[in-house]
Amino acid sequence: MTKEKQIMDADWVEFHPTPKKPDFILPDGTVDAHCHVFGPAAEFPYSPLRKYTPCDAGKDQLFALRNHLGITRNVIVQASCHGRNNDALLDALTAAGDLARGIAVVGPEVTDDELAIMHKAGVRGVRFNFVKRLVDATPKQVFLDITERIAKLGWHIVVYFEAADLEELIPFLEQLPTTVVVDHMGRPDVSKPLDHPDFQRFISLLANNPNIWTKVTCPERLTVQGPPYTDVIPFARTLVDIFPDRVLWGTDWPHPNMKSHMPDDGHLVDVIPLIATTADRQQALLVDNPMRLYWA
Ligand code: 0GY
Repeated sequence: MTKEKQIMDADWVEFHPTPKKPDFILPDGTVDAHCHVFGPAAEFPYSPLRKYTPCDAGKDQLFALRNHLGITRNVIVQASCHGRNNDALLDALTAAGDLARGIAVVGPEVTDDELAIMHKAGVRGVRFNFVKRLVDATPKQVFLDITERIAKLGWHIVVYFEAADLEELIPFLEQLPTTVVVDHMGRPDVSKPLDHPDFQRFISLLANNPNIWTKVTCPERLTVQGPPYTDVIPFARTLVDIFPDRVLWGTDWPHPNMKSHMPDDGHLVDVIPLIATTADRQQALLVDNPMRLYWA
């Protein structure tokens, strides 16, 4: 597919071509714990069931960004546009060797042999997506059956949902026996105050369940005001302060399905000291927490 044709087919903005060098120097061993690989479509076609068509963003571009920003390792998360076909993810993990781990999306049809191949490539968890604009609903029993199987491998679960759906999901989330990582702080409505019952409900979920972690990611996706994401920072900082040992950071590159603006990934790194305000907090967020979860 030509570049022009691919951009025409894509229905979101292309990732930033020349991100700045961050002013904030990342600690040695920093992990980008939420990023994706897309295609290239000619090699790894997108799912016919996808709700959006991304621009190609392959492993070589991800690894170049990793090196440019001063990141050491990646956790690559299977996104909905590749459905349950994890081939692009596994290809990237194999190429990265020990420098990447993966989160796959699987259905009940996945075989134990396939899970074993994924584990060997570096997959350490599965993602359950509840975001209605991204996926068709999956019965919770299907997720519980998958949980039973992946727990035996020592894997954990990543969940993605919108704040409005948290209340209904709490009994399910509290039933999960593994570590559970909630994407993007549970997607708070940042136009509401920190003490709004919705965000307080999310804080209580973590306070009541020591196995639940969260990613303080995606200021670009959650912001109402736009860069420099001043409206999102207090939400992330609050979670880092209360749960310093259960937070992860990531770029979300290549920022799928973004329609408003495309962030400069170097600028996203510069946001980190505003949400993790001491060297100890930064070390936990960027290195110690993800290493414990993904590389132990
Ligand atoms: C993200 C966010 C999004 C997309 C996906 O699986 C996905 O397609 O996660 C989104 O549109 O909010 O986590 O990168």
